[in-house]
Amino acid sequence: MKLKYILPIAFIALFFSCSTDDDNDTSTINEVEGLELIQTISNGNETIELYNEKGLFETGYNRISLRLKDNTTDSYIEDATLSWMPMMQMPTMQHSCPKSTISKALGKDTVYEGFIIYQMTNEDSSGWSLTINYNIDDTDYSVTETISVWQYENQNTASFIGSDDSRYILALVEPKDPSIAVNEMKVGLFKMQDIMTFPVVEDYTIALDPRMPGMGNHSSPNNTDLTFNNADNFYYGDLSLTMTGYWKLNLKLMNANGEVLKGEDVTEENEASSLYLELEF
Ligand SMILES: [Cu+2]
Repeated sequence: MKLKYILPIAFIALFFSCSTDDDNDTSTINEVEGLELIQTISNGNETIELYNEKGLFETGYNRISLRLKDNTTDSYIEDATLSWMPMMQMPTMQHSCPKSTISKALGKDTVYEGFIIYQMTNEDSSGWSLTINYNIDDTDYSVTETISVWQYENQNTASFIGSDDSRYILALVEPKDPSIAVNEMKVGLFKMQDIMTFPVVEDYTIALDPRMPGMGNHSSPNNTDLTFNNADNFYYGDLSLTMTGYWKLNLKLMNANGEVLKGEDVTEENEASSLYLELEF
């Protein structure tokens, strides 16, 4: 056997002999690489770590990663079940917001993930708390902590009452990094059933008409309306952006019968829909 074959084999053997020793030591692999810590919440023997890409909660769609640490052993708990309940305390009422379940992150040992859509916040980021319920070895735990939710600079979420008298929440998920191209647009649509319950709205249609108000309100070619995808419960369509700058994504929400629940066509006389999201890049 030539040396050039033996060397790689020697390295592979060395690698595997090392890695087997570290099999249970997940601290050697950083499973939250690329994420920023938002906050830690302590509860007796456990500490919950909350992460996302920016390291803070903002109004709109927040994808969140969680880890649960055993403070005694200083290791992460890999087989817990978790759920959460965000609540906003307002002067005259309190309410929750749309959220996902929490599940184990694909291919990770210590990370759980889900999303929360904060539809509003106070100017100083106050108003919200987050309750996290978790179960370890058939024992239930719960902790509630105050969180800060900052106002995102553009309208990335809309809360409104439809012509059917239902209250809806719409949130922009994609594009996160828009480019001059036909971008995939992904939106979440939820109904406010009561102050605690926000089910996904299925099989509606969201008509899309993006405009640049700063440039004669011009549109762009090859946009498509958003339709429901029952594989992941989000709405998808094509968003064509022909230049950088501020775009108003004018929308019109139609139910399964094609009845318009919110929004108007953009015309010479009507420069914007009352239902819209914003984008700037
Ligand atoms: Cu509120």
